[in-house]
Amino acid sequence: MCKECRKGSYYITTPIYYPSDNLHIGHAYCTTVADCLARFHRDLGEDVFFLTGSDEHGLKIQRKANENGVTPQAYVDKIIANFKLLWRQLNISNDDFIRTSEPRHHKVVQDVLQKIYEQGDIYKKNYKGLYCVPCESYWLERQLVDGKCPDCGRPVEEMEEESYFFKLSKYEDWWLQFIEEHPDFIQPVSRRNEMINFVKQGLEDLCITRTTFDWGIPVPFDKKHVVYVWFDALLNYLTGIKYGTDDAFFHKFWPADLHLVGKEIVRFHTIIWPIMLHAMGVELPKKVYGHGWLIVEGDKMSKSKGNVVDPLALIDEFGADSIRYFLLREINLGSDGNFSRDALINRINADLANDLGNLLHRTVSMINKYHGGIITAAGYSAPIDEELKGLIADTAASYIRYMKGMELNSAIKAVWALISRANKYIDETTPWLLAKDPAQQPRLQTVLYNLAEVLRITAILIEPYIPATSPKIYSQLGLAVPERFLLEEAVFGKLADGTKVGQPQQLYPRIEVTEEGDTLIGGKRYEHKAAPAEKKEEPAFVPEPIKEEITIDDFAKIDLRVATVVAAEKVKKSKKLLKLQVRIGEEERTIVSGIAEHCEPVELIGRNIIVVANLAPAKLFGIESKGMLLAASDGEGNLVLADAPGIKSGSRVK
Ligand code: ME8
Repeated sequence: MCKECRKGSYYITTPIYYPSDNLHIGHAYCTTVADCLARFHRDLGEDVFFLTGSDEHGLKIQRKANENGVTPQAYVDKIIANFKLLWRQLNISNDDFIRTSEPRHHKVVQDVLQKIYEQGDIYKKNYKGLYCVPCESYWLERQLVDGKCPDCGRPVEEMEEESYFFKLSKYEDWWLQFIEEHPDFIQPVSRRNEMINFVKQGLEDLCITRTTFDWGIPVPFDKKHVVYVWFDALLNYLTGIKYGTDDAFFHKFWPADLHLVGKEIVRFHTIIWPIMLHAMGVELPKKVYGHGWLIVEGDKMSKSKGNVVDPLALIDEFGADSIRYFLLREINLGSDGNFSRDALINRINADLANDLGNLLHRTVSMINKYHGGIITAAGYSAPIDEELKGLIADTAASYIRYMKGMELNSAIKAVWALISRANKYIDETTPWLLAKDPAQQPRLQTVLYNLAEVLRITAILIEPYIPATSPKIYSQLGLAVPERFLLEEAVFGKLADGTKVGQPQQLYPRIEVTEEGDTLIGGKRYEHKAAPAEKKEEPAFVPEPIKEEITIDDFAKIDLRVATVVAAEKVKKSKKLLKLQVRIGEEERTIVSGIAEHCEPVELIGRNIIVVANLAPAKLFGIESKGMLLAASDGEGNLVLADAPGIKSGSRVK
């Protein structure tokens, strides 16, 4: 039976993260989003399988283990314990945690490889290429941006090895047609267009085995080789739901409803992965969503800057729900977002301590004080109640619509609009005055009932976001905490007459910030060590190794010229590329360069820069680039263009 016919199951995955280091707030962000969606689908009553895990093989991990003087297995085992601790602390509800070093995964990878090999989609050849170790990817010269990896901007290494190749190119036309027929497969749409442009430039066959290291899954038909880490890693999505070992379970959840990934690995998930599956004869996942990246206090996280945010420390200080709320409320999923400590504290104080905390505290206190702690359904309604009830129904409906459309921040904003309205409703209905007049008793009962209903329904809607808070609200309202906060219960009028509320308790303590920037939370002081303004313990800069010697004749082949920039603009849909119109003497030409994150186009116009004038043309984002400009960069975000102010355009540089 196909999955469409069996309503009610939902399979969601996160990337499996590299255990080369502990996880940071960016990883926590992605997993929190996936957790929120998994919980939402459980609350819809669906049977959910939520998978996360670790991507343990590859040269990067092997090198890290060597640096630490331990085996790769020992190295990853230690880090995985921290991954799992983080997910527990953050209240992540994953149904399984897949490790690619597990035997269950080795078997799947070897079986798949053998199958594709036997059907003729894998062949062997000698391969020489440019390899980016951090991204575990080979690149072609023409794909590099200023000689660096186009994904991460770091230097690539020349590597040569005998490898097996997977015939990606054979499936290029199939892929383009598939994408055309499935416009929703890649989201957001901007990433879909990027991928189409990438494939239209021509797909190369993919090198899927390595012989230069051995920390990987052995290739079943040639034990000298281990499987390329991405080919290995992507298959985790099948292993996790028992592919090849339990057909009923597998077919219950496959095809996956959503692979949630960061934008930088959309290419692997939307080009390589679908082609692998198609070659295997396995149905394709329904959707791949590439979320944006988190920066911290306006800056890219990096170890050398000392601004990598440890989510465990944040949870210890502010609590898991506060961190989850901030990430899900503040950041628009498809775009990059900023993590800032000040913004986090403001959100906790304004939204959680004030808006939600006060509504609960005021309501439970008033029910205790004015109505003996009992919620009564019968009473007397006024027009303002109808408006509130209408808003409750609208909020639940728009919340579900936003969640299904993956607009997580809009969904939670809608819930907060209801909370604000309810706080205003208290001020407008003045229960403390109603309580003074026995004739107003029916009206008081209705007001208190309505407020308790807003809170009960709010508790259901916020469960995917702040799951530890909903049970607290239920308990204070005197309700038994259910196993699932089902959305079908988020309908006005389901609160039982005669419910006895508990005692009011503070839901979130207000956070005070001292002059030194420390926080005072619930009577405890947390020291805040700001990221050093000056780079303090920056590791010594290690330049790339000098390349092999060349002769003066070799050098003379490179024609370096002074060129004047006459026009400059950003390349549409690319963050990194600028299109420059330059004049070399009398000749005008176009050069595309990956400097958009470092230079504003307007600052370049009129500048005399230095270019390699006789470089073979290359196409980037469909634009023919003739030549390359020279720039110095240290791989840490600093870049300076080589220039020649005052020297005539067209002059040679020797
Ligand atoms: O790429 N902001 O693993 P990885 C937001 N093993 N999200 C971020 C982020 C940031 N600053 N930094 C990382 C790999 N992420 C492979 C995946 S899947 C078959 C193999 C998140 O440890 C984001 O989701 O480098 C990104 O895609 C993922 O972590 C990369 O994790």
